[in-house]
Amino acid sequence: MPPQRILVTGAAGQIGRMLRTRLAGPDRVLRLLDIQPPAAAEPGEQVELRTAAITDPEAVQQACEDVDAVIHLAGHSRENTWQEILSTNVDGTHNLLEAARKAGVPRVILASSNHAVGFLPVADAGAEGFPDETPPRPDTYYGFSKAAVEALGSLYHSRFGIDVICLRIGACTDRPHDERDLSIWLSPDDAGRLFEACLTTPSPGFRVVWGASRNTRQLLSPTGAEQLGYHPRDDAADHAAEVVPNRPGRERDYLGASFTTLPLGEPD
Ligand code: 15L
Repeated sequence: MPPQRILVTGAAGQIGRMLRTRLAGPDRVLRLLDIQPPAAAEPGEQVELRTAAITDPEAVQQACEDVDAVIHLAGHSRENTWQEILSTNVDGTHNLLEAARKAGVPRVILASSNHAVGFLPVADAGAEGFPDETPPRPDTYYGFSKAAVEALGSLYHSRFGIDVICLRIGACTDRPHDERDLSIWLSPDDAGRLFEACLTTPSPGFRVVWGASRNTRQLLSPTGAEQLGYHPRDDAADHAAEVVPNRPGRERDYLGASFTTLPLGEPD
């Protein structure tokens, strides 16, 4: 059997670098694409390095050839101007999905964000946390773009049968930094487990699920991700002594926290 080939866009970014080692395997080649050149291959590492913008149709088409699945992380990860957000996040994702369709890629995993629903009041989360598939309540142009990315994923699933999983990622960092992170943290190792489950689960169809660890203080329901075979192991509560408090007001009242007060359309 030929090795499985996975295209990772935005591979030089924070989550891309976390996944590079965690998704590696003897029967797998990772094709790493980023606008910044990804770090050179380590000895024995099965990677193919590509440097290109996600908005470049030819480069992205070539990157999608002979690929079994795409993990799409490329795009602005914080607030930016309307034009930048539209071009990189929305047009960039459209470009990727078009290329995946033309190349016959059967599965695409799209990085969405809690900011697609950042104006959910924390008080409404309930004991189980916010359910998967909660309708969009974006907190920024960035959050809007993630809702748009999810909708594009739905369109490409319905029209062309591509399996599309949208991950509404909480806070994917080395460790939780503030109190809010205690209820939405996704540890690097759990990120590896989550993306691995997305790659291997049989016939997921179209899904929108949360991406979080097994946090004691959970705002995000684990149900949808668990149905994909994800078994998180880390708990932000283990780092509770290290986190700083959030300011009273919107930072505590809404899921999107400080994003709900950022000036709209100003690069953050
Ligand atoms: C995100 O979507 C951002 O990409 C990341 O920079 C963090 O701000 C994270 O959400 C968060 O909400 O903590």
